[in-house]
Amino acid sequence: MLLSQHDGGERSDELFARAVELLPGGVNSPVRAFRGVGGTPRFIRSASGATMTDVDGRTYIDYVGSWGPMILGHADPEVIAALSEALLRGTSFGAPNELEVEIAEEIIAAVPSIEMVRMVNSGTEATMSAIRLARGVTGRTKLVKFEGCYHGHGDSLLVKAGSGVATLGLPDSPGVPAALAESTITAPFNDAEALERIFARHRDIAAVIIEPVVGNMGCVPPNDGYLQSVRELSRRNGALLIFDEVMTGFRVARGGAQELYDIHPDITTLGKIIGGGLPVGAYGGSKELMRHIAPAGPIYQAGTLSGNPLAMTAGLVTLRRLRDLSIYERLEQSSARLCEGISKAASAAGVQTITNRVGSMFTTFFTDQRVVDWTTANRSNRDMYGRFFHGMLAEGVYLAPSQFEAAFVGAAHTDEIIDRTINAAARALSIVNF
Ligand code: HOZ
Repeated sequence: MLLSQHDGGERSDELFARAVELLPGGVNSPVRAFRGVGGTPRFIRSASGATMTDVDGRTYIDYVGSWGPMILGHADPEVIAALSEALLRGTSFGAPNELEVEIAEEIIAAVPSIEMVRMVNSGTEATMSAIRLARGVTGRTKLVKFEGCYHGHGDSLLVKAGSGVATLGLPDSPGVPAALAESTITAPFNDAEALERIFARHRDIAAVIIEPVVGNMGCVPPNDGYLQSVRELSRRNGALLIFDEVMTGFRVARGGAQELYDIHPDITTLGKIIGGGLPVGAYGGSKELMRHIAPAGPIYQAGTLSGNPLAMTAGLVTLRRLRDLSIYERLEQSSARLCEGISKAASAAGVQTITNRVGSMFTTFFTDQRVVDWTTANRSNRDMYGRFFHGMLAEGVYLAPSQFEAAFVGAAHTDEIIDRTINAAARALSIVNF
């Protein structure tokens, strides 16, 4: 039986009523408040493998995966065992530890363009630090970012951003100094000529920052040759190229999108999977570039909890497991089957959808046109997405509560779980038009 859109469950409803008096919007990060789809957010009590269970005892197949990190599934036994041991050795040292060296070796071995890396605590911190490095090294101020790409909530990057900014319709956040916003130039994704025109007009661009596969306006892949053009234009114009691989790193391939598309950026930002579900971020590049960071060089960036032993432990176990490349092959197969199943179910229900997918990242857009950039993503029918989302939730499937986010398939999504999801989608899609 379908639940009413506003039925969050007795305990979730009660907690949300308390939370809105205590936390802005009742949450600690905007998208999870369900404003993009309506209704009450589910409060999650526990998660295991491919599922999460809410405080009312309802279990959902989870395709949010904590917004990307949980590629091995929730509460992976090996990660939990390593964390349990690490906990007993202490939770934070504020001094170097062996695990930082080991995770740096792991990242450098996997990500083609990284020779040296700095660990931080979130993806936002990674991108903020990366643009400081780019500005410090080039002596230039301006940045280019792409409409609908989201790189965390740093001042310079909250301009025409995706994710919650797009979901809530807040393209220009109050509190961002105009001078900073003005030094960020935006371009449409997948349009190399637009970027060329920007470089022709502005000589002082420090960096171009891009999600090489966008996840934050929903999943939008780069067109053939597009990343190559972005690489060449940046190099030719003396700007550094930053690949924001917070989502795509160790996700679309072990070496991230840069391995998949064979493009080497100057700086890469990472997060999510490299923390195995604990708070983490990182940025890296060539040794020459990274030696500008303090204390090797003058560009300052620091963090009390950076290299935290718990985050390093969970990350290290996860990254070592991902040395087994057959995981990526299985993810490709299960994700392809899932997306084909959803597309067929949509056709059978007479609902126009376009499902974009790269590896285990995907989004079903409610539109009949190819989704290649923010303009086309924004044409999708968000009311229909909301009905689909709630239909799936009632069927026990938890998708991102916004059209402008990616879904993530993990190693714990078995064939049986994928089949159940496709059947749920068929039922949910049959009511989307009403
Ligand atoms: N920025 C995240 C999605 N791209 C959302 C994080 C959250 O709300 O938990």
